[in-house]
Amino acid sequence: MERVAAKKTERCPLEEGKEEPEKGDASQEEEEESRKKRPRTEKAETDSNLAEGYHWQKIQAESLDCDYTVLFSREEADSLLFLLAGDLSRVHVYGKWHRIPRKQATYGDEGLTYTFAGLTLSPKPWIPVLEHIRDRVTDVTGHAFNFVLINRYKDGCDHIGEHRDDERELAPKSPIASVSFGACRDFFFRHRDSRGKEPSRPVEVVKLQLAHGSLLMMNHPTNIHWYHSLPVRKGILAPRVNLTFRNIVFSKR
Ligand SMILES: O=C(O)CCC(=O)C(=O)O
Ligand SMILES: [Mn+2]
Repeated sequence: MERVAAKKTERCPLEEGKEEPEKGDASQEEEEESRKKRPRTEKAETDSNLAEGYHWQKIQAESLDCDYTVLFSREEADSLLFLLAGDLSRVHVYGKWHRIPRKQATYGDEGLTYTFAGLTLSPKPWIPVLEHIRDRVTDVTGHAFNFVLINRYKDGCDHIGEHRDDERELAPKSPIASVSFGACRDFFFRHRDSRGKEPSRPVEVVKLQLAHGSLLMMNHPTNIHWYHSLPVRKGILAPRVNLTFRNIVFSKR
């Protein structure tokens, strides 16, 4: 696995992270099937469940631990983006009442609830395209997820401000899997000690770019110490859809 300490990338990695499929006659489906059947001992590193056959980049800084790869081929990512964009624009227009600079939707296991803007909400039931992406993430990381938050950014003006994914209902120490489709966008991590006008100490910002079809695993304890954001990029005209797969603890009600 390639290890990179917080570095600035000059251009979008797009599909650079995806290794060529193994040579042979196997179709993409056969390759996926055989990957599913491989025993865990064949995974990338002994201390990790990350699947082989992908170009994983380890992104590390003080208390920051992420793994990045391009998960879907260009063709598959294009068709998933098409399906996701269709579903979201037809069914979910939450922006009207939340006034956020993007559109959001949530899906998850039956019986789950989560709190947003002081409201207790239930996610929609899983749909096949989301199950497909979720299962691929589980397949390559060994982590299962029961909830997904989808953000749709219509262009580079849509953004998300600095925040941590620290909602109370998130299962402690569970990673968050962030899958992106569409426009490649900058993604920044800022350490909590270096925020604001008078930071208590300087810590270098970690800058990534999230490519079409990519997966970013945000592992514990990243979300405790680091805030993340997707800044405005006015030059970007293409849409982007991001899915963050999470684990929510069932609340006893
Ligand atoms: O769009 C992204 O890449 C990030 C989304 C995010 O941070 C969130 O939904 O909490
Ligand atoms: Mn977030």
